Amino acid sequence: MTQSPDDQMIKSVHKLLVPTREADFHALVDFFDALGLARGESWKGRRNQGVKLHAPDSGVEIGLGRGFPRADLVIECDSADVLYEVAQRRRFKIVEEIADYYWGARMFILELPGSAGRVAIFSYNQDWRPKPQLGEGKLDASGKRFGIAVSRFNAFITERLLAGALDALRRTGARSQDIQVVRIPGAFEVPSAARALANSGKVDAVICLACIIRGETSHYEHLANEVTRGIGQSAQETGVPHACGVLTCDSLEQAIDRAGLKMGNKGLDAALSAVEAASVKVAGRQRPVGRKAADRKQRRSRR
Ligand code: INI
Repeated sequence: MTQSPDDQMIKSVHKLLVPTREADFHALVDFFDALGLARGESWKGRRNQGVKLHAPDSGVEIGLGRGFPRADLVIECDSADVLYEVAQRRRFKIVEEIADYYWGARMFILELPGSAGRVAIFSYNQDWRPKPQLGEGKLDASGKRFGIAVSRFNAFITERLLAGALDALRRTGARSQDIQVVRIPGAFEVPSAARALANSGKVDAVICLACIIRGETSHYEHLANEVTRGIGQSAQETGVPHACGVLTCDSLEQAIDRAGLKMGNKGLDAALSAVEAASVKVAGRQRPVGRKAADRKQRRSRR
């Protein structure tokens, strides 16, 4: 996290271009639009007007030595050749032709409208940035074991969530004997039941199902926050994926919509997330911390 000296989070870094003629202002906006920058806020007042155009990754680059592009602004894109064609078609003033560079990139340089400086546009021939080592999960539950913690409170809804979850598990290939359903009184008990399932060492993922309705409790926010936090904490501390199918609704009608009516079935969605998460292979993924191992860890940290 980058902090400025007075401890404020930096929000953005912008290159400011202030041409003197209105025609140049519009030409610059058109120019960056044509390159595909996203439009941000814009304003028009009595004294001035402005438009912000955003790129996903912006900042300040500080270099030392030789070989840097001679430009006031540097834009990295997916393909410099594509933007070179755009620049030619739009008759932008190209001051350095597109060429290969020894640092593994293709680059050309443009003159901005209104003498606002030079822009270097480049793309790397290969993406050299480290790629995440995460595999992608599959929607295949065969050979996987699942634990489901489902609350009896609002059973009219939660039983429908359970039916949706079981349907998803069976349709993605899970066997009935590999699905363990645990019923608990209410949403508040879901995190501890989920943790017990995860710590059993007998499941590859846990599915949490409950329904909290705002109108029915004065402590709706506390309950909803506590349940969500508890499920997340169990997932992190056990290393076993948990899918959260806990409905937090304003009314019974909203809950019904999410339990198989207008908004699909959130139990089914949670089960699909669990199937996918159970099959993700991550290099060096933590093994589940069983109760004994967790206790040992805690004793060690107290010493
Ligand atoms: N449990 C729910 O699952 N949903 C609710 O909406 C709810 N309300 O309204 O209070 C609810 N309460 C029970 C709670 O989850 C516990 O079971 C109870 O407090 C005992 O610990």
